[in-house]
Amino acid sequence: MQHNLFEDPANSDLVVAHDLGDAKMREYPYAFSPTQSQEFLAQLRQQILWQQDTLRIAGREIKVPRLQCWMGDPGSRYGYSGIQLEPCPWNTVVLAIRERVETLTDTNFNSVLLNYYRCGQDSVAWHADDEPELGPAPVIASVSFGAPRKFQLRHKRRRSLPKYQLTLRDGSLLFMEKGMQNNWMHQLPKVKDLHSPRVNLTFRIIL
Ligand SMILES: O=C(O)CCC(=O)C(=O)O
Ligand SMILES: [Mn+2]
Repeated sequence: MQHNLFEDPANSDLVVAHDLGDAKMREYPYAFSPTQSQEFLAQLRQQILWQQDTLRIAGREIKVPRLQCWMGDPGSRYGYSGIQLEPCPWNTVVLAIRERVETLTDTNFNSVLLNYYRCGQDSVAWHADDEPELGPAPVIASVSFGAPRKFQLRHKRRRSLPKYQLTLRDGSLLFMEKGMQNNWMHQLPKVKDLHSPRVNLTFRIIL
């Protein structure tokens, strides 16, 4: 595999397989070229109607530590932790990204949750994307632009298994295949002294 930075290539031939036993992931570290990624990051930060949702946990209102936008086909309603999200209509930049994701994963997605991490203090806590509307064995394609961040996984039941960790780099695609949401949880921890932003898109299939 040749990665010629001078030609600014995307290189989707490079695939890293992550085998976690009862779940698999496929990572495309160079799904989007550096120039493409920089443009997409700027366009998404500017064009998306970012919102900060509030969760109600044990009677207390807590602001989600990131900005979000739920987007998708009409009717692809999505709920988690007491929040009900109506989809925003598809944005053309997001559609261009989806096209590449669908080609690489050979899967069609009808919705996407966009996350905007403004700095290292924005994060997402341990969870699995296993809501009933995603069906019995959800598959999720996760695209990252901007600051590289650690992505950690831990088994839902076998707590003695070690955590699995990878870095989601700028321009990468992580395809979480069947079994992942059923058996594992994931988080994006906070990091100290990180001031650069990251946008993540998790493409999903609402049944
Ligand atoms: O930002 C990420 O890489 C993960 C986001 C995530 O887990 C989610 O939106 O469900
Ligand atoms: Mn998730």
